[in-house]
Amino acid sequence: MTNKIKTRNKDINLDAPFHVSGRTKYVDDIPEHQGTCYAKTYYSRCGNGTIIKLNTKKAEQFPGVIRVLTYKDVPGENQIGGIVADEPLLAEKDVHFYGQPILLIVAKTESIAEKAMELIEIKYKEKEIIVDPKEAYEKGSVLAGSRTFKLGNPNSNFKKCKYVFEGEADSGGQEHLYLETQGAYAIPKDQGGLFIHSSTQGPTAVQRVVAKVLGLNMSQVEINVNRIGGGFGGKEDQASHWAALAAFAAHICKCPVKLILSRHEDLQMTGKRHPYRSYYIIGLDENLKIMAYEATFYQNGGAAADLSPAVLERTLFHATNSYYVPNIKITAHPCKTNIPPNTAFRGFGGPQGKFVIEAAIHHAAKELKTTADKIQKANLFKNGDEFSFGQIVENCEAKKCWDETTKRYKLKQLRKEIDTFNKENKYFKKGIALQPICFGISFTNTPMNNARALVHVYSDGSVGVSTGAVEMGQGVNTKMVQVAAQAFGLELSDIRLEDTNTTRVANTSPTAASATADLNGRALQDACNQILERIIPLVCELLKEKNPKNITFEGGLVKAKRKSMPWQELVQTALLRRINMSAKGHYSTPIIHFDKKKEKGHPFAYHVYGNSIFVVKLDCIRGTYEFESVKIVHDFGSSMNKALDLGQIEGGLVQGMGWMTMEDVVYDKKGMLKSNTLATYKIPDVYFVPKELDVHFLNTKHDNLAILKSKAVGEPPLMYGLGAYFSIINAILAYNPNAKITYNAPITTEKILMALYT
Ligand code: MTE
Ligand code: LUZ
Ligand code: MOS
Repeated sequence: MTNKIKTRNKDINLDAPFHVSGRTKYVDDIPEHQGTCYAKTYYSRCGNGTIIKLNTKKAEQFPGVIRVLTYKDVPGENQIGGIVADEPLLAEKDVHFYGQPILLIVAKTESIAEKAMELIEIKYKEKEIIVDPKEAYEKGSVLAGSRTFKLGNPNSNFKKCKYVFEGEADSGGQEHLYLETQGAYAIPKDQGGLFIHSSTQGPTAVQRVVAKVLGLNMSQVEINVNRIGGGFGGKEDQASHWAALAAFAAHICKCPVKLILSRHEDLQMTGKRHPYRSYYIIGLDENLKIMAYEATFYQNGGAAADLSPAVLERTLFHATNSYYVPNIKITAHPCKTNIPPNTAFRGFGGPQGKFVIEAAIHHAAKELKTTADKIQKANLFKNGDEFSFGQIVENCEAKKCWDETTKRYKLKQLRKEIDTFNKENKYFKKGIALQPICFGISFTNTPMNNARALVHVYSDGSVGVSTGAVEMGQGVNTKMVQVAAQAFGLELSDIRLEDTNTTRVANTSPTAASATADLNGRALQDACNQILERIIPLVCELLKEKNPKNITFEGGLVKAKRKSMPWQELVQTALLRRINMSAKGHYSTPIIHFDKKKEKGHPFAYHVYGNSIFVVKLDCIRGTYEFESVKIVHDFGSSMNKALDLGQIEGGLVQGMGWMTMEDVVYDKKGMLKSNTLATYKIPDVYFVPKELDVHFLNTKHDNLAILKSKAVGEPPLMYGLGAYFSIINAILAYNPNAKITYNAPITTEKILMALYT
């Protein structure tokens, strides 16, 4: 196909009118089938131990209770681990974290199930609890093997460095806090098998786990996702648990079963962003060039592997952020602790890796009495540089983003204004920080980079599209509609995007790694092109056109050099001629590869770059602050939908700022989550959002692996959030130049006060 079609740049979110008027439906809004029952999960109140007594009799006898299910009732394997088989669906003898599912209570109503839970009698023999990852590692408690990436020779180069600094930098967890809590609704089919509505980013993962747990073929399990009310990584792997429990109950009790977590249950039982403890050594030459970097990362993986080994690997891939370092040795340990298994979260370990090198740079700048941006700028990647994992930097936008930010937002002047303000004010101090980002696009596990799409053209010319993409607020459905509309030259309203369903599009990768529009969009283009190729000869015949290259599809018309006809008429004729007007498209990312034995390869299709400037005003009496402005120059490629992409930048930025400043996931010594309500776990609200938030679209063209040259945008902006941390630290130092700085995020108001006055 060679027809030339302009991109339809509609810059809208097709879901918006439905969201704002409350018409959008989530799992809990689906009208219930007659006879639907409700399941509640009874979870461990012991952080590590053995169940020595368990009596479910009273709960079973409670009126309205249908069954109390244990691991013994599981018909297939009591195992849901994705990467490592180390996580039971329901606990057997031992429990390893407070919040671990032990029993499933199925009842006629949710409140009956809740009351029955209080009648469970249980006793544990408690064992030692570990919540610190380094302590876990030292005691040999790990989830998988450690990984090391190396480049050049850091050992001998540290000796040659003019300046060497070492220290510790720790970052905390983060709760996903998707608006729609985890949940599923499982309905038995009449000839066996199940239909399951699941709030998941990974329908295929859910299908696989349900089949395994119930001892069914995957072909007997149909997963359907209309859309989800946010995922942020929390439903990439961890939606499977709840879908499998609902399916288990439905399968055994032979009735539809709904299982929706309350907010409190969701907070208690599910995993979060991985906290990390990390140690760095950074070596610089007299020109502030980073000559060598060494880091050790202790990842707090929780009690089961979940996605931790994959998250760990991305920490290493992004450990030097946007900077070229010729000599690198970085090691990461996935540590097993007694907290809920931590999981994917926007950035997928990348932000944790970047925080450490940014801390190291800040540390160096402070000691050298300069500003961190001097070091950042001196070390930005450029084309031809090598990443620690062997990929060569291409189409690099790091410097362009940097220069555009400092010029456009007048860095010099800004800095002067801040210096003046700080001289004139005693108890208010401003802090400034620059934060560049560089993020690799592709699943780091190469085989996952594939997708499929199914397209039907109906006899009235309208189009139905199914892909493996899950809409979770990021706008991928709108992007898919744009892709199909562009291919056929139709209006967005001519395209219907169907639910994501495993019987229509199979063996999908989760909606993750920011690559969903790229992968599914390319598969969709493939399907559309197949249909177009089939009808081109017919168009040539009908429009008396000799050269197929002259045919275009635009504005609902099929055009040849001299004649044109309505798309609808063409479709009707094609169907009368018995042409297949449906197609299945496939895409797998070319070029990429990675050799885990050598830890070298070319894992990413491309990188996304950007830079940001943060200005914060700190009230040094109260330890409170206000972000005056965040200004960003971001590399979007050529954005196919600026409204959606801007929304991703704003949301990602604020989510990253929350992680760095106020979101404090706290477990007590018994491994119980203490920040287990929204009164004790604070996230950014509208008042926290920077007063001035400016995003400049850097228009770049040369990336051909992004869909319609519109680069992936889901995760990268979260990492701008690091700038929030360092701008606050700089404001503290403006007040108290001798403040004892420890790099330990989040920098809560309490920590700010401690730093101001010590
Ligand atoms: N935006 C909204 N509104 N809700 C979400 O749950 N998840 C983020 C990001 N943006 C998320 C979001 C995460 S973790 C990822 S990986 C990407 O969206 C996934 O979608 P994409 O691949 O289409 O960018
Ligand atoms: N999930 C995954 C991800 O399985 N592999 C990845 O590389 C990844 N990256 C970001 C977010 N989720
Ligand atoms: Mo996003 S962490 O890849 O779901």
